[in-house]
Amino acid sequence: MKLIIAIVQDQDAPSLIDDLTEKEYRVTKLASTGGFLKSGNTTLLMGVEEDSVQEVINIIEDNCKTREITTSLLTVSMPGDAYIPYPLEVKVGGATLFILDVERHIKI
Ligand code: 2BA
Repeated sequence: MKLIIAIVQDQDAPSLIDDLTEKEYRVTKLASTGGFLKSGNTTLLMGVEEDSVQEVINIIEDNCKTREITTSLLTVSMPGDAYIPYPLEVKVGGATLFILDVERHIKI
């Protein structure tokens, strides 16, 4: 068994979860926050058999879009100065996936 950890954008999560559960995959949804943008995203945990990993990746690809986001991060020019916001264009993926081997899977 493999554990797929998928970090996706909040907007893509509902349709992705619907498609996964329709195909009888089990999903756990966690509310998460990106370290760079400091805004919300969604982390999904999915325990799947090895031969289903590619199908899950395909479903994620079908549902998750890359978006360009304009954000205003804060900077400071000199110590003691006021904070000056500046616009920054960032491409937020699609999805970021980590695929791990599961040593044991127990259901009680
Ligand atoms: P954030 O950390 O909020 O990052 C949002 C987007 O900002 C990233 O999109 C990337 O385009 C950009 N970005 C992140 N760090 C940057 C930096 N140091 N300098 C310049 N630009 C930077 P994605 O790469 O698609 O990542 C989307 C979200 O996925 C991330 O949100 C984070 O929550 C997660 N993520 C991505 N890679 C990860 C990793 N290696 N480990 C853990 N979480 C990761």
